[in-house]
Amino acid sequence: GVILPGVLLLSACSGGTQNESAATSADGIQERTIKAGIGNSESHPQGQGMVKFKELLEEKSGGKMKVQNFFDATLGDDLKMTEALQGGLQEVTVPSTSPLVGMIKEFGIYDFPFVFNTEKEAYSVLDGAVGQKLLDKLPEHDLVGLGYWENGFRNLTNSKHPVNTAEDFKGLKIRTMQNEVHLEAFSKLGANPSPMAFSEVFTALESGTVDGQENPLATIKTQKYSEVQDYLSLTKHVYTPFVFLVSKKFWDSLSEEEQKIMSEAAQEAGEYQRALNQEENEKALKILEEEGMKINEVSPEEAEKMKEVIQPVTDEFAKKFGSDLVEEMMSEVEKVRGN
Ligand code: TK8
Repeated sequence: GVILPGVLLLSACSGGTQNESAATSADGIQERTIKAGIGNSESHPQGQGMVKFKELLEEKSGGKMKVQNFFDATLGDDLKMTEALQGGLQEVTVPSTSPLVGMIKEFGIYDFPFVFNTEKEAYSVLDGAVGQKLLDKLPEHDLVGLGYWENGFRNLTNSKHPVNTAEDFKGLKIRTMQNEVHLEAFSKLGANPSPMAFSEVFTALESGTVDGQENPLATIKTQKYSEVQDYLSLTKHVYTPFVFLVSKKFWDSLSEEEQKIMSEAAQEAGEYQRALNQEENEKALKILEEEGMKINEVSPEEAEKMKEVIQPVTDEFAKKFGSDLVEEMMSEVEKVRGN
């Protein structure tokens, strides 16, 4: 095949590094094992995205860079795995951005309810200048971000009653992610939010510690929440992303060619994952109905009312996260909406 001059230059430059003895091939790809963990199950679109990432990376590296996938939070929840990456104990994880706000508060702009109406609007922000600005904050926390995958629009389930209006949230005990915007937004609606790691949710719903939770449909399906929740309200109250993270310690030990193929694999698997996620969300709705959940839509008027109730929370946090950044996000959304 054709070898680009840049690649030649790279392998020439890395000749004298500490990896010299191991760098047997001219293409600068070594034997590597990447431990990757996520919170969702293998059958979830996030899990299928990881399977795709593994295939792609192994293919692009001629079988040298191997991925060991761990699903269902067997390596820990989002926060624990992220810490393991920072410590160099794990190479890859794809957490929700929401619980990472303790580290990078600006990720909280993605937690503002009712900002995006469509996936396309979310992609334009995530894949554009705003999304990149936030990824650029990761290296100072010993992490490298290779782009955003899709968790998606979140919907509310509970065991008490249908939620059609802003008033219907009152008194419901809702599990939220460990994120102050979500906490305060649900409080504002009169619910009793309680932050909790993802792997604890099913048991908390089952035991009645909480009445409800909110997640995209594909997650509601794969986590079998229909076994412990009767009502599903299509609130679509917030779109939350996943972020593809690599341990910076590990990243810095890679050759530029290895970095390049890893970042391509994460990107291509991400495109696959987003498309699959949209498909699976659609299919999940029908399945959840068949499983006996009582499903209700939320009218645009009621969604608007919910948004109004939450607005003071959003305004307060916009100041904290940086009004310029929030305005940049909103004008990007407006641009896509205008087209
Ligand atoms: C999986 C989580 C999950 C998220 C949550 O690790 O915690 O509810 O939606 O997808 O990131």
